[in-house]
Amino acid sequence: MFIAAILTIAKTRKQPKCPSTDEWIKKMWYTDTMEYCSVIKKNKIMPFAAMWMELETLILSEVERDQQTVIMAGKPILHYFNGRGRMECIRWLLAAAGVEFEEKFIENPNDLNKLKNDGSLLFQQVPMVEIDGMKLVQTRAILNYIATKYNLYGKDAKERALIDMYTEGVADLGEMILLLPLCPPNEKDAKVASIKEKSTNRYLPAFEKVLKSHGQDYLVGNKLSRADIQLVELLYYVEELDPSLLANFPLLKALKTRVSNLPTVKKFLQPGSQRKPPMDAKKLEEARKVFMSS
Ligand SMILES: N[C@@H](CCC(=O)N[C@@H](CS)C(=O)NCC(=O)O)C(=O)O
Repeated sequence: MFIAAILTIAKTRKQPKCPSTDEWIKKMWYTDTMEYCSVIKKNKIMPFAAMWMELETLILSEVERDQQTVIMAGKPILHYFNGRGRMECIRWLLAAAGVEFEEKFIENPNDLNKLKNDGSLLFQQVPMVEIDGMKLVQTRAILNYIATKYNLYGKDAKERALIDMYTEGVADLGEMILLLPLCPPNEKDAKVASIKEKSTNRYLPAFEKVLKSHGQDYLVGNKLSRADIQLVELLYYVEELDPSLLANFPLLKALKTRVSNLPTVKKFLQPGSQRKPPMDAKKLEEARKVFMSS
């Protein structure tokens, strides 16, 4: 382009003193080239070029780091069958924390075996959650991580101890309700009666007492924690079992309403969310097929 411009200028100029257009062009070419070479020789260009290359490398590595961060910060992926089971409390906690998540459903023994064989499951069991570059298993460990990450695990060791105590109580009653569908039909009534009795006389009074003792809106530290979320999830299951069970626990009812009205929880409670319905016979058969024959 530059040479073409020189040629055009030189050809249109009719300068009598100029020996010839060709010579004049050669002279200009020589002068420019020498000037360019001397700049290179004087090391004026090389350091600049090197600096630019370094900058380019720096920009590229920043871009790569950002891409990596996007992968690391991607949505958690939940691996479980398409039912409540042990994953539902994890779904609840993520949803309440306002975290979007993806689900990869295990639909048959092959899907589970694939995860087992590729080393994704430390103890050959699900739930498994891919999060922040980890493949986490063990329900409680997963809940602990999410609660810590999203600031739902108290402000100090004492608050965490209380939260642990309450969530372990929730887990004890929750486990009884979780395993109820697996109960043989002839033992079912007795099991339901036992769960209702323990709910009414042991677990619900304990949580009502905690709320009454400090008169605050939430179980620990006057602030929403995983304990409130996990307890409210349990209260929904207790009510599914028998809607009258909460009747004598006004503070628990109020907590349930309060937590249910948090925008994130409200959204999760709406139809079409990733919340799973109660286990029916069909789901139970599906779970049996996946977990019992793998
Ligand atoms: N302690 C584990 C228990 C997990 C567990 O029992 N998972 C069952 C499904 S709910 C499973 O993967 N069963 C298949 C197997 O044990 O091979 C946890 O809480 O995550």
